[in-house]
Amino acid sequence: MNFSERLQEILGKKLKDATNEEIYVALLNTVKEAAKDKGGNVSDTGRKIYYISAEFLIGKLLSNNLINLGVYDEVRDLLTANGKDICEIEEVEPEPSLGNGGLGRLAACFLDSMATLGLEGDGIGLNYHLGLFKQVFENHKQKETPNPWIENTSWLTDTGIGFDVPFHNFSIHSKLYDIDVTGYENGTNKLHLFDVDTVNESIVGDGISFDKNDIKQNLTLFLYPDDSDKQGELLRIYQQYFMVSNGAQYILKECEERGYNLEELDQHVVIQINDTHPSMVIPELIRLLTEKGISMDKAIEIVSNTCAYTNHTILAEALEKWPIDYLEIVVPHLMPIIRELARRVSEKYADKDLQIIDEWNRVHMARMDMHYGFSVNGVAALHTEILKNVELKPFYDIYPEKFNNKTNGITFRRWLMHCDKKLVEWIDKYGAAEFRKDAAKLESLLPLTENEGALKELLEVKQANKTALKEYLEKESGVKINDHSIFDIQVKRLHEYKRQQMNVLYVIYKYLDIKEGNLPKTPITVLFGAKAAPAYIIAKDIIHVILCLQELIQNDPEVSPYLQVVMVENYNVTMAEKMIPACDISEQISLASKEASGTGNMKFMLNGAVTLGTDDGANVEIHELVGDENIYVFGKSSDEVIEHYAKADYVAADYYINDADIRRWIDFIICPEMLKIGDVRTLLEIHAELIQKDWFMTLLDVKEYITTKEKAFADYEDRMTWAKKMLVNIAKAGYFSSDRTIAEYNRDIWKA
Ligand code: 26Q
Repeated sequence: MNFSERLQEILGKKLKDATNEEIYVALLNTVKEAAKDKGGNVSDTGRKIYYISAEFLIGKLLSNNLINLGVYDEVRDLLTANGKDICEIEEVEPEPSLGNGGLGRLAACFLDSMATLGLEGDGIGLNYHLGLFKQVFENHKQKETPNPWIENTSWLTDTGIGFDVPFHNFSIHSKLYDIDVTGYENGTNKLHLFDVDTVNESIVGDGISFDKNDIKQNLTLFLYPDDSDKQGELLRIYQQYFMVSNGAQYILKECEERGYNLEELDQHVVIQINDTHPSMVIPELIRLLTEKGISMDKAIEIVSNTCAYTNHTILAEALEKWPIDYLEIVVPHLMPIIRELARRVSEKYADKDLQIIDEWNRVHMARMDMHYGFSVNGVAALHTEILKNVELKPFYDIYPEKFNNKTNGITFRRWLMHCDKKLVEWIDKYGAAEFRKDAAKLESLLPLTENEGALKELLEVKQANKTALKEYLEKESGVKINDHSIFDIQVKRLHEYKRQQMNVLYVIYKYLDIKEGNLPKTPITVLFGAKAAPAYIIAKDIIHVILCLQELIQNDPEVSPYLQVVMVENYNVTMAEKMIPACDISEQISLASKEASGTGNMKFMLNGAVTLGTDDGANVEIHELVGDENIYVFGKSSDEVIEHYAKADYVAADYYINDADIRRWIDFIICPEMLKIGDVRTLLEIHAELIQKDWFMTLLDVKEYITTKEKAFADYEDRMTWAKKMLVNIAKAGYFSSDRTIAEYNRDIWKA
């Protein structure tokens, strides 16, 4: 029976008589069945990959699964023939909010690529009922609310599997749910999400507040619960340990079922640790192996050959260090092992920067990973070099063979085939359809720079996507934007190092310029999307400034026809899929050396946006691929920035005092019009922050940023030349397929 027939059977009524909700549920069940029928991937060497991560930002799954199962067109046509619209059915699906940003979305892209390449590789994580918070705007401020996503019928399958996870004086029995991960024209892998029966959504009160002490009821409620107090930090340790203990028990159970000798665990298993959130898997595995009678020496050796660590950030504050006191409260049974691991290091090395336990009795999770894992990788070429030569230099000095680079990638199934169907039609028309199996084939489009007809059609594709976004925003939020303006987009987590505040200063500059009568040829729409961590005050202040500016400009009839600012609410994967294909200019303006890689930059490039960015993270590699002509690069280099930090010689106030333009833009934040719209204290706070601290050196680069951005806007006017830039970006994006990244992980690290 083919997919459509089975769908009709499961639906149990005529398609044209069914509601979109009924069709969605029937499609979901049909996909689950088909995914199962595909069978699991089996690795050639018998080595299975487990990717452990606190986040899996998987996005909606229906369309992606239909694409991967090779039935998308068939289903779309069947629905159309029955008067139904597949896009409306997609909208029925809630988006799981199991991630925050790049690290979580990367994990999702990697699952897709592992399955597509036929690698036997599963994800291990937690099933957060309320996910990361949902962002709503109230009084120009971010408010956090719960984000429930699990419905009666969902992609989760109850496996019937569970484990006892021991804590200090109680244990919790887990429940494992699986989500199928379909490979594109290949077998199915699994995402294993652990949960607890006793979790109680009704303990959530105002916003996202809840009793942090009641572990049995709160453990899998939220991703990244507020950790600004001790109870919050303890809860994070509970979550992390719950994740890794379940993961470790699951892995050992699978090995035993397959009849493997656990002394040869490393021959059968490789565990990729996604940043430090799952680092406790190392001592936990050692604990479990020694419980099974394996000696400590042997257990440490096996685990060290099994675990590999990926670093996603060089910001010191994100490198987790847990106080021993806290670990003693939550996981006292792990401490003897951690102490033993630390002792072995201190016996061998005197350098204090290498110690797992520091002088303040804190356990450095990344250091444990580097000593007791066999691989350490960064996520873009520049990032890995900075890790080796600066941030993790003491480790590189003793373990040079462990360090390797794996430049990030994105799955083209979701970020091209699913989200930009018009562009795919264009690519197919011009003979690069093979990109589906080999992303590098996009390069064959390059000769089209000489084909005026093709370039015109490419501009039409972009225009259609812009109109689609305009309509979507109007329908979803009532916001009206001009689809004949330049779409300049910055979407990513809100963080000072990503410098949304610098984009804000551009908007202020442009507002004042228009007020003085300098009208842009083509109107400009600056779009933002970002969530701020609930306890990150400055990040929330920046959102406040953006929302105030949005209102101020909207209500100014002199300016609003030429300049618009819109911050979309609750930016997520679904919103990204609408915004990215519509983008003209991709904002990637982090302070050089601070953005490990970025992956949004790759998605925009693939969809024909031109990057405006610093030479940071993977922007460096984009720059090398497309050449100076097809990217707008500005700002101080990573070397210069690192030197400023070393010398501590950057003084924001000097710029404010000595540069009248900069002073004018910054003071605008607290001008009477802004104070009338916004909250005085908040605006004063961010104003002072920019002058007195500006830790991420906005003022160092702001002038060059503005000049470069103006150049990009001017170049946009020559539509044919601009279309060539778009084309080169698309044609060169093949390198950023996560299939390439995963093939490299497998070649150098996993060897599955
Ligand atoms: C740490 C301690 C306490 C609480 C939270 C955290 C925490 C939470 C999330 C630290 C880091 C994260 C997420 C990091 C992240 O998303 N990093 C991004 O990873 C991408 C994939 O490699 C890169 O492309 C981005 O450059 C990087 O910022």
